[in-house]
Amino acid sequence: LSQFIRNEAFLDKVVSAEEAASWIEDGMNLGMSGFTLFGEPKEFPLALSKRGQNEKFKVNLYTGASLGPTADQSMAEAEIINLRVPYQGNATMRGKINAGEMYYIDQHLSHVAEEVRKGTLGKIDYAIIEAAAITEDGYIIPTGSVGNSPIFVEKAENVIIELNTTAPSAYEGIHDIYVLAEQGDRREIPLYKCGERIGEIGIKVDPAKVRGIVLSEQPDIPSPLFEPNEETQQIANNLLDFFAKEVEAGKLPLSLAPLQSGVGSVANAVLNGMKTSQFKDIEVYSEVLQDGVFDLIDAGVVKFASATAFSLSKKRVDSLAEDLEKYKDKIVFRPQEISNHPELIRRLGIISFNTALEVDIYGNVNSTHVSGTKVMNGIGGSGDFARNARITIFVTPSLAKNGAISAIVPFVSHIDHTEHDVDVIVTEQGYADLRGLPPVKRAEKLIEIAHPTYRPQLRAYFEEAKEKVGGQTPHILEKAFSFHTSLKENGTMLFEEKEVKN
Ligand code: 0RQ
Repeated sequence: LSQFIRNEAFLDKVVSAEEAASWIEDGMNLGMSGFTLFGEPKEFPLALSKRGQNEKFKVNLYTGASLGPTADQSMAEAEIINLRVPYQGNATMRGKINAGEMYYIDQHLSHVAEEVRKGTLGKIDYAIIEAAAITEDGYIIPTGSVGNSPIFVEKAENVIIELNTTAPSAYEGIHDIYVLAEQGDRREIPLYKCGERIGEIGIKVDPAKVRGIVLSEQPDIPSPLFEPNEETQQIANNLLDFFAKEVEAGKLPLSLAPLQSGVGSVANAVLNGMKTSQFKDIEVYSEVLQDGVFDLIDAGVVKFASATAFSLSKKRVDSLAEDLEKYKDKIVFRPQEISNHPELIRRLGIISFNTALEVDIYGNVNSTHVSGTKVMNGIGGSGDFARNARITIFVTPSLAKNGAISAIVPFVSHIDHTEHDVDVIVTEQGYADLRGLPPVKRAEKLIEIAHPTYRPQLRAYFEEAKEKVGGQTPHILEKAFSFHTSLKENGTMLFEEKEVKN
């Protein structure tokens, strides 16, 4: 054990997960490590959920981002969560939130640490942090994510460390932990290039605050592997075409600009497409690193990647120990407050691309709420990047649910990214470059990348709005949600029955 706990002050703190779980009281605020299923504690939340099956209590759960089956899912099933902040992606938890059985605040990922610092989310009673090691000088070495762990540890009254003895030792040295000073004492963040290091290799913790160390041998949790299909490949090709045109016009070099990519199938298809593209020496400044980034490093296309977490498929999870050794000098993990910081996104001139659920004819984007009501996952970091990036791109298939839903609608039913933040929309039909265009010209471009089946309906709405209402951004308010009401009443956004051909 002394190989993992290298400071004597921590050695006598090992307890069972059940004992650590017994310390949690009804109404407590827990700050847990973890982001896109990486770096989350596993034994502790399972033990807490088990306790919840026989006892009635609820906690507020704050994290980096989405947790997996051992935390979000088991805690949602045990119904021990009152409030969840700031991002989730678990089907069971989503069901409970939308059924009104638990609360959820969908918060910009870069804002969470500041809210904790300001006390808006209440005091952190316990920080529960997965670690690969505790160093001689008392630093917690995180595992595959940093997320909000530094601020949770700093502000928590008590800390529980879940030491994962199966975590690759090569995690040590990959993190760069830089914590902001309080507002008022703050200066610029001294990071000027993606690959620079400005912080420490771990999270400093006062041993007196560490109430217990739980041991775990549970491996990292993989995400599904997103193989490109015809549609996602076409979206990726259109996006790469946009990049190529920017290069041709002399607006971007072949190394583009530091890239942020969302998670999921389209993002992976784009990364895949880059392998054989003309682009080279690309830097990644993102929040999540998916499988595709490793492949691009191998292909010599990506030269450095900075993020706050991994999100990897089973294949990459299995080879992670080797890969970490191999890519150690090309990867860095920072707190999400730094990976997603507006100051750095603006300074570095990031190109950002994330996925939308729906987009309206003027460029407002809904990434989170189906029909304006039911939350899907959350805004995640997409808003941090969208507002501040050099080029803000949203991608989406033009249809969902076998053609019953058009992703381009007259008015989005929920707004995450306003028309002021959005530069380019890409579907499998093409891309709409909205930069420098007033609303009525944006609508022309956006209707062109809607699915052909829905273009006549969108055009009819737009023409009628221009003619009957006019204004700078023409809308007929009584009909602005006509696509959504048709979906609710008839099960399809199509006003007249016709075959939807893909
Ligand atoms: O549902 O699986 O039941 O068929 O939404 O859609 O096309 O599989 O795409 O997995 O990439 O998810 C926006 C949810 C897209 C995600 C969203 C249905 C569709 C399908 C999923 P089924 P796809 P993806 C980085 C940055 C916000 C956070 C973000 C997301 C399901 O990308 O959560 O960008 N983004 N973070 O059928 C009803 C519509 C729909 C629809 C699609 N208009 N109405 N359902 N679907 N469009 C990550 C972090 O920050 C951590």
